[in-house]
Amino acid sequence: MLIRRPDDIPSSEITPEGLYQNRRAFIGTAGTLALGALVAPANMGAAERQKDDITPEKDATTYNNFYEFGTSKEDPAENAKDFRATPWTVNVEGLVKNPRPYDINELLGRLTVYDRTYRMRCVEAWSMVIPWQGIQLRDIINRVEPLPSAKFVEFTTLFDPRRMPGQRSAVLPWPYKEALRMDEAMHPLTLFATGMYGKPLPNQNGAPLRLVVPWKYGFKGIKSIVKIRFTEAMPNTTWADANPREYGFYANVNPAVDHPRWSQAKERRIGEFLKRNTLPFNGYADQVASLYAGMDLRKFY
Ligand SMILES: Nc1nc2c(c(=O)[nH]1)N[C@H]1C(S)=C(S)[C@@H](COP(=O)(O)O)O[C@H]1N2
Ligand SMILES: [Mo]
Repeated sequence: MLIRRPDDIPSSEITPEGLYQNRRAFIGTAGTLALGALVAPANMGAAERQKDDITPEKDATTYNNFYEFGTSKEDPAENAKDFRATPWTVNVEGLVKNPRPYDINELLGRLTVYDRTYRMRCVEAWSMVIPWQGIQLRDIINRVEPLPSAKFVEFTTLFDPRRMPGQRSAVLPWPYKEALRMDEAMHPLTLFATGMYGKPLPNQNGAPLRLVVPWKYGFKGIKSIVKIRFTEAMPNTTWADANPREYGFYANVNPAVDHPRWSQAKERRIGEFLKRNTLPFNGYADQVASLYAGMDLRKFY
């Protein structure tokens, strides 16, 4: 019941505040169960381990990768505490009908907000299950009207070392950039998240707006986006630039293609003791494998 396909979600599913309340109560229960699993793994059967229980909110908000706020998992929750994500402007640039800055409320206003619980898989071989609230990226793209010549869409994180202390060190080439092929961006699973666990997106998870692409490694899910640019050529992306041998443009979850320094065959679900098998396209193959038909996924990793 946790992992729903977009087709199962009626387009009327806007989440008003009242529903958030109910959801919180429900997720509270699921979170407690998962925590129980953490302390008593021996009691769990194999079948139970394959269930995709929602990751406790506490874990999803305190075990983060967000190098703009430090490189250890605990840093973002601590160092992003005072980050202010309002007001927020997103520059829409490149091959688009009307390139201009949008206030976030104008960019997203009146578009449907979906509840989507997704498995999330970091390239570091840990995973979580996160209940997101967000807008389908395709709805935003349709609103800003790219030109037919646009083949890719690039995203850029805020660059402001005063507000993002991690940017004072050159651990990555700043600002963080990511990109998708247009058909990936238009896929109904692809979200711009604005919330999780029924609450506004915490700073450490990429407030106020971050990309969520559940069949790709987590690093594609760029946080705190201030620029969307449509291009004809494949854009450079931060991790592929930093280390092209280890990180590719596509970054599709693939248990058959190991990272040069570790296996991708298994993963540790946060809150669980035993590792589980990683699934092709993170379990979303039915919905997305056709996007890559005919491509050599060892070459285009
Ligand atoms: N701007 C920016 N976005 C980022 C990152 C980052 O360091 N900076 N880390 C990525 C990685 S490696 C992962 S696994 C996810 C983690 O998202 P979460 O903290 O919400 O779980 O964010 C991704 N987005
Ligand atoms: Mo990651």
